[in-house]
Formats: sequence, structure tokens, C-alpha cells
Amino acid sequence: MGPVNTGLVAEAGDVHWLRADIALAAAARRQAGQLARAVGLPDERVSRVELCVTEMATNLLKHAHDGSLALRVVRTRGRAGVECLSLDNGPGIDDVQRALRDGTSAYGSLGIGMGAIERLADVSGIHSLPGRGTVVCARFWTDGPPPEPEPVATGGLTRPITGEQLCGDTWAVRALDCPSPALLLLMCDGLGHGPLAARAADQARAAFRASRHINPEAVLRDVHEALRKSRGAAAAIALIDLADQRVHLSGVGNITALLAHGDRRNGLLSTPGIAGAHLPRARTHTMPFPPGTALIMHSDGLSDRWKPHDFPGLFTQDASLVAGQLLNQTAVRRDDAGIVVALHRPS
Ligand SMILES: [Mn+2]
Repeated sequence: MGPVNTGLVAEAGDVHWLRADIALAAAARRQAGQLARAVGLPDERVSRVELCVTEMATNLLKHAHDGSLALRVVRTRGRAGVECLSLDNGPGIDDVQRALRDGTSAYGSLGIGMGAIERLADVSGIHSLPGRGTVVCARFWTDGPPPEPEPVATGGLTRPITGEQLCGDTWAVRALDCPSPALLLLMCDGLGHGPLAARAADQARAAFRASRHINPEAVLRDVHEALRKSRGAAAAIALIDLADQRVHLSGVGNITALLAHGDRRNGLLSTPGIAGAHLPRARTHTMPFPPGTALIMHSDGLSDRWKPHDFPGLFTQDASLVAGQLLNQTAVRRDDAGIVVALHRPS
């Protein structure tokens, strides 16, 4: 019997990136409003989304160096919503709790903005590295706050190379029940960048969604076959077995996959090759995935020269926030950037 597909948990989709300039607040309000109406948020909740991004934009312009907003539609298990991320490269906030509490302190309007975002959104989070940068995340669902959090939370983010609209990096997460519950993750980097790389990425995601396999090697082979007429891609598939708390990974080409747990970081090796052109006999690597562990997969648009202790307090946060801060701090500007994370909640 094949796997019972219990649905798409999350996937990349189009991310609307807006750089912090004088027109940011108006542009963000317009874009966020469009996305919110497109997924069917009622008018009162559309206004909340618009207010939220206005606060984010105002904060970036007043306080941050080199900030941007990333807005996108999110869909999971039959639910839809809008996700708003604010990312900057400093100056950071020394005391996040105080900034949330006290809008009239030396933090100026930053505190007021943060508190407002927290009250407006169904789900929100903030992670700040003093001197290095802050990421704020807010999500609005069509039908209010989500039910109980999943034991393994997933999220991701993509950003095209400067000057391109489409991103050649993509990711997706599916839930399986086979018969024990599992998550299947895809991270894919279409070769080069621009529309042809994005097309390869779309084809990889479609093949990943359609695959009837559980074994990461077999799913990777399905992706490989689907990319034969494309320009090819680096791709990695991870299977998280929730019952035996292990992760199985199979990859080809330059995708970084690693597990972070406390101060430890363990890399999972990919095999050289190109999905769609040359798929060597892929090997599957298996590692324990106990509570408190983070699985991180990203393209070569992010540097892998970091350690978990460079990000104090990050890995217990919202999965999209984790992906956002890692991209914000480690992305290189001369390539598409893409990352997906799975966080096993501490027990
Ligand atoms: Mn790349």
C-alpha cells in the first residue's frame, strides 16, 4: 500500500519583497491588502494586515539599516493566510521584552510598533541580534488563530537574486501517514537564476507533490525524471519519521542540510550531480531527530559558515521567523536564496 498523503503542509509560493525606501509604507499596505483579499480574509482582518505592515514599514524607516518586508500567501492543511516578515540588518534591540512592553522608552516608537503587531496578528514573533539585525513575523489566517501547534513546525523563505522577479530556489513540505506520521521536505535550487531556473524549481515542486514514494531516494528520482527537459537543479529530500524520531536525507548537488541541537551542528552530505541531468546512485543519510533539534536545508545562496550559538534564542521560535533570520544574516546577494526549516519542539 502506498503512503496516505495527508496534504501539503507548506510551500514556497511567490514572495513579494519590498525594500525600505520612502514609498515602503504605501507599497506594503497595497500589496498586503491585495494578498489578504485574495485569500478571502474578511474586511476587518484585511485592515489588520494593512495596519501591521504599516507599523513594520514605519519601524524599518525610522530605526533600521537596510531593511525589507517579505509578504506572501501561506496555505496549510486547507487553511489560508498572509505572512508578513520584516527583516533588517541592525541596529537590533537589546531587550525585546522591554520593547514589547514599553513604547515610551528610549526605544521610541519601536516598542509601540512591536506591541501593536503582537496584538493585531494571529501569530507573531520577533528575534533580534543586537548589532546585527531583527526579524519580525506576523501571520493572519482567514479563520483566526490556529489550533494546537504541531510537534514539528516547518517554514521557509526564498529571495531572488537582486534584479530578478522570479526565484530559482524553492521548497515544500508534505505530511504523510505511512502508517506512522512523517514529514517530507524538499529544498531545490534551479541552476542559474531567472525565469528558466524558476521553471525548473516549479517542475521539481510539482514532482515532489505528485510523488507516491516515501523513501527520499525514490522521491529524488521522481524529481530527477521530471527535470529531464529543464536546465536542472540541485535538490535534497528529507523524510522526518515522527514515530522513531529520525531524519533520512538524500540530496544531489549543492544543497546544505544540517541538524542543529544546542551548540552542536551536524552536516548531512549531498552527492555531487545535477537533478534532471546526472543522478548518481544517491545515498540516504540517517540521523536522530529528538525534541529540540532543528533541521535546516538551504541553497548556496546562503553561507553555511555559522554555528547555532551565533543565533541565541532563535531555534525555539516560529519556523518562518527562524528561516527569515537565517536568510537575513547569512544570504549572499549574488544568488537566489532559499531555506526550509523543521523544528522539533523541545519536550
Ligand atoms: Mn544557487
